[in-house]
Amino acid sequence: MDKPEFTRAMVSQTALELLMGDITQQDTDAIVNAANSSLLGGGGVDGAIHRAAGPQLLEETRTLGGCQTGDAKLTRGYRLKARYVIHAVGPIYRAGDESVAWLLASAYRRSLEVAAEHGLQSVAFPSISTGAYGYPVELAAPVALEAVHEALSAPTPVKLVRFVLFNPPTLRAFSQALAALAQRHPDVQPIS
Ligand code: AR6
Repeated sequence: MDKPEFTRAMVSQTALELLMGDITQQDTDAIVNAANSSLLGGGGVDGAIHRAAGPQLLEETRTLGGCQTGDAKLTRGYRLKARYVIHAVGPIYRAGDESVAWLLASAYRRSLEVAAEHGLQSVAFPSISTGAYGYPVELAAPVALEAVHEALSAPTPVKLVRFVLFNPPTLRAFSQALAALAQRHPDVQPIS
């Protein structure tokens, strides 16, 4: 399979990277969890993060009182390499429901706001909502990147945003969306 061509860019002062991998192994200041509104764990990336972080993560998320769809909350990372986990809740996809794109964008924007509030410099995201929540990745990737671009237009301590994508189709969809983002926004500068 061809390697996607477009996987790195600068957006203002922040590097944006796409790679294939397991987000639990990332050593960014924070990793983002694709959580549900209970914040009490689940399958997919949520299950993997809780397993890798250990039981203290659930002890902390129990104290948070859940999280609304489109919002994000921060915990420590415990046994993870990342010091923090930002638990973001994306929408369950429903075709024809216009609110899903807004809620997905909000989950990314709020994650970066929470990171900035804590002075974090690097954040790794999974592809929120495109697993159990059924959001087609070809539709989700442009929403994700547009939201990140918008959040990085304001001054922020975040100097690296890395998307850690779990399989080739997801990486390909994000790479195509990044190329399209660069065409729409001249401030998105490819890095070879
Ligand atoms: N690293 C990176 N990406 C991963 C990993 C990993 N270790 N594991 C899975 N993915 P999902 P959602 C990808 O289902 O759609 C949970 O039960 C996966 O291939 O994890 O937002 C929660 O508790 C897909 O591309 O999250 C919620 O109830 C992406 O992560 C619900 O699922 C998201 O898939 C949230 O569903």
